[in-house]
Amino acid sequence: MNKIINTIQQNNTFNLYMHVSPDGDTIGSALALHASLLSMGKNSTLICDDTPAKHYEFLYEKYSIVAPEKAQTAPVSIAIDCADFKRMGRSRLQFEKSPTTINIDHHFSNPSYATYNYVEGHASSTGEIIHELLKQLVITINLEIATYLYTAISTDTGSFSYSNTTPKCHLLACEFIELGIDVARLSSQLMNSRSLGKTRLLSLAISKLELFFDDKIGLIYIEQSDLAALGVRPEDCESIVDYIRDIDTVEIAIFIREMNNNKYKISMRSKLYADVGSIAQVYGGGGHVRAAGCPIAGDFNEIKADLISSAERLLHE
Ligand SMILES: [Mn+2]
Repeated sequence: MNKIINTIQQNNTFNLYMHVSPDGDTIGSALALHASLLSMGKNSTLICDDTPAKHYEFLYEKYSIVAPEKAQTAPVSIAIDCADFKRMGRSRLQFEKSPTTINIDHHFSNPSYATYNYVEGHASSTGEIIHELLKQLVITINLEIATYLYTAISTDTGSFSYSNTTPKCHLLACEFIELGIDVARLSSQLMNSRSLGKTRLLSLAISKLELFFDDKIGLIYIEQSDLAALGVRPEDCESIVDYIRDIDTVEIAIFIREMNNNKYKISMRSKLYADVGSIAQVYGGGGHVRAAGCPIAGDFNEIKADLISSAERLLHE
């Protein structure tokens, strides 16, 4: 932490990187650090492979997020909520050009790939770590920064409902609410806002649900042709896996999305006891005990059978 603080204090220009298919944690955390660096009179550029999903747009109206190819090389690059290089996508090439790199994250599986790494696996979210960093940089948390950090923490804890929710999450929420964030508006925009296309995708996804082992394992597979037929984007698949997990009999939820050339993106969730992170790690992916993911290449039917049998083993552990 001290080395990261010194690096921030001694430099003037920073590139901040979010992960591919950006979620509320990577976006909120990056925006909080971005706004803080600007308030310190420094230059900062927000970089991401993908445009965030529409319901996050209201958060970064005053800033722009650029593709890695359009960014200039900065003396310092900071990866935010990127569990590994794969999570950074094409941005990795730009990230690695910086002489000094920083990695701020909360995934236990993070291999500490940067010059300076601040990885706290016990933190609920990267937003919680950014809050600590800003405190140490003696940045005043204003309403704007509070809004970003609340977004990061509330989205990564499923509105303070997942097992990673700690007293600290609530204490921070308390601090942000005291600063005047609009909880009702934020919740409605972040959690309860869904486009018509995404709603139709959800309907299709649920019609494709398959259940295994006394309905304890649920699986949905979405093909590229499904997305094309509905005119929706890959990131619109973001929360489908949660609908599988929410079925009362399900312990393990598996969502498979076809990418291209026999490549598949797997997202997994568990409800109470199964460690889906252990499955993701076998395939070189990452995540947490209750939420994990990985890309897998190969024959679809083999991948599906492997995932189901790995998941079944977890049911008996
Ligand atoms: Mn996160």
